[in-house]
Amino acid sequence: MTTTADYTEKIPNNVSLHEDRRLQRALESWQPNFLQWWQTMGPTLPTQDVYLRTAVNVGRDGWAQFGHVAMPEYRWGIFLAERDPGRTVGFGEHKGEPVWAKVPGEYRAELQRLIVIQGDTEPASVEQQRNLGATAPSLYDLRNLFQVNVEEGRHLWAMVYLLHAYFGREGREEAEELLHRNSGSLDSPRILGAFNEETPDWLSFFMFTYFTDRDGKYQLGTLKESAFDPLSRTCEFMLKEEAHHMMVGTTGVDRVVQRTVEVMRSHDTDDVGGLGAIPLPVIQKYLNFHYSVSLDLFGGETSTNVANYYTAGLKGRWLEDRRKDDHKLASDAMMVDALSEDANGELSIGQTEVSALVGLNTDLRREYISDCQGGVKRWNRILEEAGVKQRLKLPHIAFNRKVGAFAAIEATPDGEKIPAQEWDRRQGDWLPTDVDKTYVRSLMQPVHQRGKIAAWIAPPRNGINGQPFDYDYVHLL
Ligand code: BYC
Repeated sequence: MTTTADYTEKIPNNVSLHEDRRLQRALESWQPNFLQWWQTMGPTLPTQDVYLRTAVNVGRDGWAQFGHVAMPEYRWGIFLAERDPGRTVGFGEHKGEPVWAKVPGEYRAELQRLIVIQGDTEPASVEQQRNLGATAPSLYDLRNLFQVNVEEGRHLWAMVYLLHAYFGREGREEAEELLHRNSGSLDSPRILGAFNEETPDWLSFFMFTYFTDRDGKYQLGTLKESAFDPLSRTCEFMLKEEAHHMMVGTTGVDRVVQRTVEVMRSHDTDDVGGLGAIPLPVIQKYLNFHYSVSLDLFGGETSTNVANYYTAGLKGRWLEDRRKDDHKLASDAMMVDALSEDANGELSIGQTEVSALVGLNTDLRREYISDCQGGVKRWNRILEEAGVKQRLKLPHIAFNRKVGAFAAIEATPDGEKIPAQEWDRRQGDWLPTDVDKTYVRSLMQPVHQRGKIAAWIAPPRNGINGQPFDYDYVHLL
């Protein structure tokens, strides 16, 4: 197989699509539906063209090409990382056997489900972000938004390819459904909670790309370990694109914090609301919201689904090959976060021991949490360097959870269990209120002039692909 994408085909690909006419025709008949979805549910701001990167091969060097592209003409394609002919299953009961080029009948339903859930998140995020272009703080940010959007569109293609190529009629039906469910829809919402929330402003967008895209990084990391080789290879390539999304979130929050401390210092006040910057307590509330909603995306602290996925070889652990154990875990145990009940029936936040297999969602969530700490550390360094005493922090794992062990209770960001009435009274101290959201939205005035930037955010340190900040990243209509 070559690593170079074939761009002479209607659907660019490196999977020799032309050799399977049936599959090619099926995907070519899905393509107009995708484009129709992009036109109706994708970015709303009219543009002439955008400085975008397009994948051209899957090799290590120079895998992408940059240029101004009219967005509806973006070449969404199907790219799998190169096949490793000697690859064997790395975990579970099939450990050591050759990986699968096709879907084994006994795992069909589970694999289809994982692929559909993954596929559902990709267009969902585009839908959530569709109106943000109208309030972009700069052309640089606008371009990054659109880059993220087109690549999430490509990630949908990645999952739809698997559904069409390996799951027959049911797969094709699921591929249609991926375009029919919509973020926030009352009748047919997206599958996972976080993907039905709004992304109404750019602080939300940066928090989303920091915290929620990072769930994507970890879930894709576990699917990259899969014994189903086409899934593994497609996830490997998606992770390459995902790195940019993470950069957008990390540096986006950096720049908001940076601007806030500049305004705090120049006005010698902590209260920058009304001075055109976003107060630190509001940034903390947005962080609390996006982090806790993203923790839910890892599923329950204990889950028989995840135990079955692992044993079957469908979904591994983060960096599976670096783990120093038998990669089967059948007789291992681990501690997971849990609610414990005392003799009087009082619930408290604690831990309990479970079989390592059913605790794998917790294992992945912990990897994710320690990665999230990195962002907080970085943002706190900006505060420290500016001589500001406040610090940002991740809320407790039990805070604002709707899925898993803590869904049934309320807890403060410090992890103190509180009664529901107290939660109702105090949640506005911890999560964005309507007043906070209205203030943030009031700052979201578009800055669409080349080289200019909104007052609530600092400019980036670097442009894209070596271009300066004042480059003409987007030509509006
Ligand atoms: N919302 O056994 P449990 C990304 C359901 S993001 C609603 O604990 P399991 C991206 C669950 O389905 C990455 N429902 O869960 C980011 C189950 O239903 P059933 C997306 C939820 O299966 C930004 C029941 O509750 N990829 O790529 O161990 C932009 C019991 O749950 C939620 C994946 O997630 C929820 N939050 O784990 C663009 C990978 N959580 O069986 C893209 C594929 C759980 O009772 N998915 N439920 O009907 C999976 O690996 C797993 O399905 C989950 C859940 C990790 C999501």
